[in-house]
Amino acid sequence: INETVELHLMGMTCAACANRIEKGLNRLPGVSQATVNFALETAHVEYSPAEVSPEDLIQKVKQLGYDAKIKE
Ligand code: 9UX
Repeated sequence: INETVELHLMGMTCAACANRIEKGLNRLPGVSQATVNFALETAHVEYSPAEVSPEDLIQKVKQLGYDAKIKE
């Protein structure tokens, strides 16, 4: 069963940043669909909680040089 999470992304400067993050998240095992909205600074991610956690998603974003937190 998949879950979804919204992340607030920080540090994106141009639209290509959004594509980098989207591709990076989509490559993570357990992520079935990641969509980044540059203008809204958000990522919408569908994932399998047995394979990957929201913290893992945030770590990936940080690895790519940006920052993220879970949107409340
Ligand atoms: Mo645009 Mo973002 O030239 O890492 S891709 S600033």
